Amino acid sequence: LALSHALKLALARNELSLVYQPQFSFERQRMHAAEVLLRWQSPEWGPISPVEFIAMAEHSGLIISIGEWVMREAAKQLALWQKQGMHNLVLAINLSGVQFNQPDLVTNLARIVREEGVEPACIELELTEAVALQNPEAAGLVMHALQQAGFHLSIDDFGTGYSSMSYLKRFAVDKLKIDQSFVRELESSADDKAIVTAIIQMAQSLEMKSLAEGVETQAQADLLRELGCHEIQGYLYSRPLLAQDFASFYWAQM
Ligand code: G
Ligand code: G
Ligand code: MN
Ligand code: NA
Repeated sequence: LALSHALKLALARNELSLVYQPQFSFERQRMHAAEVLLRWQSPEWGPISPVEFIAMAEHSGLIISIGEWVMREAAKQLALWQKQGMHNLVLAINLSGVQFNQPDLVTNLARIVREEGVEPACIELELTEAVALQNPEAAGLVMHALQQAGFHLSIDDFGTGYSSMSYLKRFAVDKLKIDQSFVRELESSADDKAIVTAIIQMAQSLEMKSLAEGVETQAQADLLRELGCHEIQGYLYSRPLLAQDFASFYWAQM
């Protein structure tokens, strides 16, 4: 079976699943949210990275149904977790640029969370900086509509594009996610430290939160906290977890 054809069948064959990566809030000293990450285990091809199959799904248009499946599964899981007593948990969901440019995006997402019994305020939508910058005027309008519908928004992979302060100000964004490429050598590279410092300060002046991705060492975490970063995500705190393991992790850190 060719990879692209296998992907077409993946949804129906139940080969897609979600994992959840905890995000640690310095202020609350515990988990604040989790990023939802898609996994595909193909019987023919084995496990395939989302970097590979998301790009393929974007080309074929399949990303629309996959994206809606992710939102529904995540909302369903969150509703269940809330019933079990996990209050104040936010799930962050990645949006592809193709999804973002669909005219019915806002109504579709709002309908899905409503049908699953979850408040939009419990969902944060991650949009990459590249997508936001493709057409900042149009992107600003969609972000505003998503925010009006009650969703939280963050800019993913921040620092890899060239957002100017003036554009950022127009985006109805709650959080900047600092790309892990700047975190990796945070302690040894003066340039990376300068960039991370600038992003955190920019977020602060625009009344946004900042989250550093790919945090793997305690030294990185300590430095980020010193710099005023609000949240961290990475292997230091936790790898992405299966739903069941995520629930154990949640209750253990409470
Ligand atoms: O966890 P990981 O290595 O697998 O993720 C790789 C990339 O795939 C990340 O850039 C992430 O944003 C993207 N990704 C993971 N899950 C999803 C998803 O559900 N939708 C979209 N559009 N991208 C995702
Ligand atoms: O959506 P985004 O591009 O931010 O996806 C996050 C990606 O980073 C996922 O592929 C996830 O599995 C990966 N990741 C999460 N934590 C770490 C980490 O501490 N180190 C590294 N190298 N990758 C990480
Ligand atoms: Mn992301
Ligand atoms: Na990212």
